[in-house]
Amino acid sequence: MVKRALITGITGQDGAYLAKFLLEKGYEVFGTYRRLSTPNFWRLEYLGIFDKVNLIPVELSDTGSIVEALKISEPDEVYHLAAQSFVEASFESPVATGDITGLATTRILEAIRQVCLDVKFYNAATSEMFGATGFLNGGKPLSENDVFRPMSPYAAAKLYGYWITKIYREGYKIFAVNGILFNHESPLRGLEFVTRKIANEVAKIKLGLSNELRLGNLNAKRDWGYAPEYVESMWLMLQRDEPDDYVIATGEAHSVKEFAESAFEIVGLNWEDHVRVDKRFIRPLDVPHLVGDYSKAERVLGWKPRTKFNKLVEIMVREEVGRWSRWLKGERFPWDAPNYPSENRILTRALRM
Ligand code: NAP
Ligand code: F7E
Repeated sequence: MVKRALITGITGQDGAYLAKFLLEKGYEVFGTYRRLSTPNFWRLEYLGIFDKVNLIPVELSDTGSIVEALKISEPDEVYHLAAQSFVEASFESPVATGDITGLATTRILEAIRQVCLDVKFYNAATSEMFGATGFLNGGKPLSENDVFRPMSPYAAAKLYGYWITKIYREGYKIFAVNGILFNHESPLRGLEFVTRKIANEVAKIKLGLSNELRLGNLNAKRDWGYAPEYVESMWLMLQRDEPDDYVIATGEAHSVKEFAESAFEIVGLNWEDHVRVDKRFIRPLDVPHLVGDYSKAERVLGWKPRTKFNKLVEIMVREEVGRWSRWLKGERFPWDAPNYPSENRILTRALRM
């Protein structure tokens, strides 16, 4: 029988890659999206799967809306990826982040408890939950057993989501897992995140469209992996017989400065000629050092990273240079051309009446 998956946040980086991965595995894929005045389906379009997924408008602050999505899609697996995912913005809107990034996880679990207890549930937890621990332990790779010391409203909200997932797993025997994913990047990353911001600006500078790249904390170290490989780990976690939590990482830490240095080097430029520190991009608190120990995932899931730092920087910079070169020839960016799905791909409660 064809398996059915429901992905919350299908319009985001991971949602789009995961949808593609699951379609290739033969799944019927349903995705939730939020109603916007300008639709945001460019990533699905970019991956060539826009007409292959079923879309359900869902309001994450409304449990009834989530219940409807479960009834419409009747999933075997739910991947909960939707969130206000930008750490910097969580300092600007801590309450909204608490609601959408934290509390909405309970709304989904509660809807599952009421509608379909047998579903398998993946929760997108994060390395940000470790916060200060990555620094206080002297930079040792962090595993599932390390202490969480969140340093942002985003991380605190995700820690709540992590615990509520465990509580529903233990209390109601729901097959619920937490993927503790470290930073993962790609050409589909949002432009405000540092890797894509750097790659994008480096390409513009190389092509004479800009001259300066303004950044915040250059010393922060992160464990950066390649997003298409990370979504596979989500699926692997749900194929086990027992639910559990897993760290997914590359095991290497690099600084923002190293990322910038390496990105400029790829196009034959010196980063110091173009990078300026701008206090607008410095956070009230910033996690100094994060690196992950993925040995449990390797041992139990058979998962390990294939794309490491240098290759990742190259993939991202080359893609941006290609995009901006085509733009100079008059081609539009995919996100400049809002697309509307054909109506039979949008599912609403009216279908069940
Ligand atoms: P992303 O690109 O920012 O995508 C987030 C998704 O959530 C988008 O579909 C977005 O919809 C949706 N969303 C945001 N606010 C919403 C709201 N108020 N109501 C409904 N939907 C909303 O994030 P990602 O990189 O794919 O990450 C996926 C998940 O993994 C997130 O939960 C993130 O926090 C977590 N995570 C990410 C990383 C990473 O390095 N990428 C690491 C660990 C954990 P729109 O497209 O309409 O904005
Ligand atoms: O920042 C520093 C910044 O915004 C990385 C999310 O996917 O991964 C992501 O969170 C580092 C930080 O990602 C700029 O201060 C310097 O130290 O790319 P980022 P993040 O905060 O690590 C985790 C795992 C998630 O779960 C999140 O959802 O780079 N930095 N200068 C800058 N960061 C940004 N954005 N912009 C700058 O100009």
